[in-house]
Amino acid sequence: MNPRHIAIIMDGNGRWAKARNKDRTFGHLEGSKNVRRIALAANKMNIEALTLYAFSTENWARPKAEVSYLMKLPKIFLDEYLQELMENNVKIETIGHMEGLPKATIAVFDYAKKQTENNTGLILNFALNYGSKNEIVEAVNLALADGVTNITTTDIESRLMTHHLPAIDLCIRTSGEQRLSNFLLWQLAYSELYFTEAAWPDFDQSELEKAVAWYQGRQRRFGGL
Ligand code: V0D
Repeated sequence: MNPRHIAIIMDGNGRWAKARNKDRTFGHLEGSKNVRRIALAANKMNIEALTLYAFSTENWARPKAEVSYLMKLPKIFLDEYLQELMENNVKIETIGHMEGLPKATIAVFDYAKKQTENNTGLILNFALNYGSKNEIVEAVNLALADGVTNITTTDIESRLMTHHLPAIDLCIRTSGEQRLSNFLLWQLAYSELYFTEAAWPDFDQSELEKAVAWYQGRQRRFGGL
């Protein structure tokens, strides 16, 4: 079986650029081109949802010029690729605290979400200004505000930002680190975790197919108990 929902920590863009004597921002731009490639490939594989860690709550600590470039990337990306994503029936969604982003960046995402809201293909879900521990704490507080007195796992799960998406089958982290870095801690409780040395700009369609084949092997060996 194909995974229904894949999550990716798109790591290694800065290192990829540095290895080529380029600015980190060049790595982020190449990384954004790869978002297009992988989204189209995942869509062709009939994957239902792809959740990408695009900007964590911890990323604010990066140099100001880098953060400011990252906030401009959504517009650069959509000017180039929104039409093609529309033609491929891709639906753009976000999780995380959008209200903490610059107004212009929020407007770009709102536009992309509105344009693609009736598309029925791949859900391309961006985690922006997202942190998992905080998401869980907020889910607990929402349950309390709803008057729940004895909070269950279902009470929390139904209040996570991913409540409407299928369970995450496979999480991929590129560029060698083997950590979750506050990404989808609850949602990844039963997911397969795949780590590759490839930097995100080099993680192409064949790398995605390799990860999915690895996932399918795990399923065959451990799935049917
Ligand atoms: C930077 C590597 C595409 C990791 C990928 C700040 C971090 C490139 C988008 C994007 C980012 C795509 C569709 C859309 C809006 C944005 C993007 C960010 C960062 C957020 F509707 N790449 N990309 N957004 N990076």
